[in-house]
Amino acid sequence: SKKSSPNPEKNAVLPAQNANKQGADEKFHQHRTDTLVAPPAPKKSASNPQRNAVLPAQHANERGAGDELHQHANEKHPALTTNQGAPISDNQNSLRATPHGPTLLEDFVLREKITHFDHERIPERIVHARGSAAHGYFELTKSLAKYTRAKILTEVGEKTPVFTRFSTVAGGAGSIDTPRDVRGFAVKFYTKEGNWDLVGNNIPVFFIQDAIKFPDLVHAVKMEPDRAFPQAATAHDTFWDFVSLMPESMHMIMWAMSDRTIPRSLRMMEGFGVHSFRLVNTEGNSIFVKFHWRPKLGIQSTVWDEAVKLQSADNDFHRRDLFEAIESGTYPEWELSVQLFTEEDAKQFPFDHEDATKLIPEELIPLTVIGRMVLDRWPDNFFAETEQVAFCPANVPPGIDFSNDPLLQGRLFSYLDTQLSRLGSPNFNQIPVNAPKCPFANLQRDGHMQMHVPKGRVNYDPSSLQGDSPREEPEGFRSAAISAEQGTKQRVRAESFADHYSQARLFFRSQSKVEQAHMASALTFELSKVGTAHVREAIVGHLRHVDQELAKRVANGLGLANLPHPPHAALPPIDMKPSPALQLIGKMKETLEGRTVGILVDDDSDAATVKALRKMVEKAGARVKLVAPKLGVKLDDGKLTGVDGQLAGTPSVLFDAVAIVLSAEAGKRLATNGSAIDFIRDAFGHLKAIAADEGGQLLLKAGRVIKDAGVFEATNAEGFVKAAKTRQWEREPKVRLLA
Ligand code: HDD
Repeated sequence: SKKSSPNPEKNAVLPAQNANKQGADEKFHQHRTDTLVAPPAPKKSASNPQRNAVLPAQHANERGAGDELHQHANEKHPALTTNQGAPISDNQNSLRATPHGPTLLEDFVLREKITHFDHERIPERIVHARGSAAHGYFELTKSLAKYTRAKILTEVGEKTPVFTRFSTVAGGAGSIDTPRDVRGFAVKFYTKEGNWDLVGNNIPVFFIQDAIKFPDLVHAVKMEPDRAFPQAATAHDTFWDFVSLMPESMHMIMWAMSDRTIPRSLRMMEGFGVHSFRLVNTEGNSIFVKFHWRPKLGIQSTVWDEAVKLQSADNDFHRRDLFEAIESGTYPEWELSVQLFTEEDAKQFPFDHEDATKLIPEELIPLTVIGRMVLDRWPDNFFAETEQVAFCPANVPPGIDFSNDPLLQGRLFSYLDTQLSRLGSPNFNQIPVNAPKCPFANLQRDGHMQMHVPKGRVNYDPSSLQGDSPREEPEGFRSAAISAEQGTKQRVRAESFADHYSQARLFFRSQSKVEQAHMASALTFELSKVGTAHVREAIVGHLRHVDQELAKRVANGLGLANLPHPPHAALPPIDMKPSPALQLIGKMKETLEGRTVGILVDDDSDAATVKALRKMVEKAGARVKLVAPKLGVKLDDGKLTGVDGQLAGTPSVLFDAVAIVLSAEAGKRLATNGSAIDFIRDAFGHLKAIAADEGGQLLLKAGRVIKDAGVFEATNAEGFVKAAKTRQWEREPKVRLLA
């Protein structure tokens, strides 16, 4: 190849070679076979060879047929062209006046490429900028035909394509995956009657009651404007200052300080449509509905210390987890349930269901399962799909309608508006991920980036000149015929929205003791990061309306000498019947399905023990990842075994349970290795089940792990796997001081 490469250091890495190095990940290195323009024949006798970098294809050809590294029998590369379609002969060098002279303005290849690159970024979402998404389908299992005419909710067995995006709220697009934060849970159903966007969160209530407060909430929670930190965190003055002056946020604060905001996986979160919506049937009658997603794998969270350490172990922990699950064919799945209730039911509730800071306890209105969502395809391109997808709660098919919730009403405006600046054109609906998959036609025309080429003279309605112009559809969307109440036009908050503490109390008192301790600790942690004393005190004052004991615990954690006075409450809180359904730990499913177990090995580890553990773990539906000080080890069967992670870069926070299988020699060696000690100490501290053989025990000893019911002999694979199906909560008081 030297012969043909006069200037080898300027050559790009061969794409073919690159692809080989990446290994088996077929999908992402697939070579396109569709040829746009026939590839130009490689010019072997370039008149001025110094100016031409060697074309990769040419390069590969010239290495000769025997060189396996560069052979791709099925490859048929399309020609590289400009956006105007002109084939490009040299993509390595710009056009220069002389070999050492200036670059020419004439170089349209360079200018076009750089200009496009300069404009690659679009504004990130003002909230929910960091997200991961997947394609899949929704299948209806129970018809709601009695209540709605929406086909998506009446045609049992029908599979509707969906695109679902999960997100954090506060951080930027490049921020971490595991901060304490609410998670967005947005589903776009491409129904036969138009797109339905259910734009929800993993928490069933919201911080504020009226959309007019949203910009203030978001300004307060995002990084502070003068210093531009903290990123992706609520633990700072402006957020808690706002909250302290906004008592309606107390219920959501209780959820935000619970383990719901530190999920183990996007696949293990519940989702909620939050607001009450309406279903409207063929007779025009309507009923209220709330939507709930429940994960098949059960809900699960991390512990706070684990979430913090995950930030350094893997910034993309949730994105990678979702990607790996889908790529390995273990498709994440959720059940869709509804709570249905009438105006009369609603009148009996001791709260206003059109106030988004309130939920309807399951014990009051039970959940009915109506379908399931399966996510089975990772997007082909992050930007084209995950970044450009545009959700909007106003996107509903006929048969689904809105309630008068003033938060929802504001959202109906905000999303369309934000897409105009984010995606830059009113034609964003034509982007493939946003376009309906059913026929659509109207008389909206032109605008930036118009992709359609409408035919004919008629672009108005009514018209009589063209037989195929779109016309109104009598069966189309109709709002539910709700008679409006009489009253005066005014800026007002309904009196029925005045109780801000009862449901905050309901949530706190419904939690298990462990969860209550986590909440008290989270509040203490967050407020300890608030520099302004009066803000810390004001929050503790609010907590006194929620639960005196909670207020005392937090006050103690903050070192307050006295309990601050509670603020005036417009309505004193009432005691609602605790709702165990609001728990997370209490509701956790005992399962290892979809989880990952890490086994720490080294040279001479017992191969039979590793095999037995693997068998049992895989039988439980989880996968095993081997971790070792180096990427390949020889177990005691003499076989060279590939390893999934090198110890220093694969801490135990990445796993749901760990096993340590080491020879006595390796146990001794690793007992002085910081990464190995952290591996075991963190697994223990994060309440994970641990199995260890004799060599492993040496490490346990070095990590000062005191054996308890969650620590097993490596030979007891069965006991280990059973314990791994949950966390060892009873261990927690021994390893951590909680508020
Ligand atoms: Fe919102 C994005 C969920 C209240 C204004 N919101 C956004 C996303 C989710 C939610 C999941 C990300 C969608 C995606 O993945 O692209 N938002 C909620 C929930 C709310 C809520 C569950 C309360 C129940 N939002 C809310 C209000 C307003 C907005 C009250 C404004 C008045 N939300 C927006 C937005 C965003 C957005 C600014 C930013 C990016 C986007 O819309 O596309 O318009």
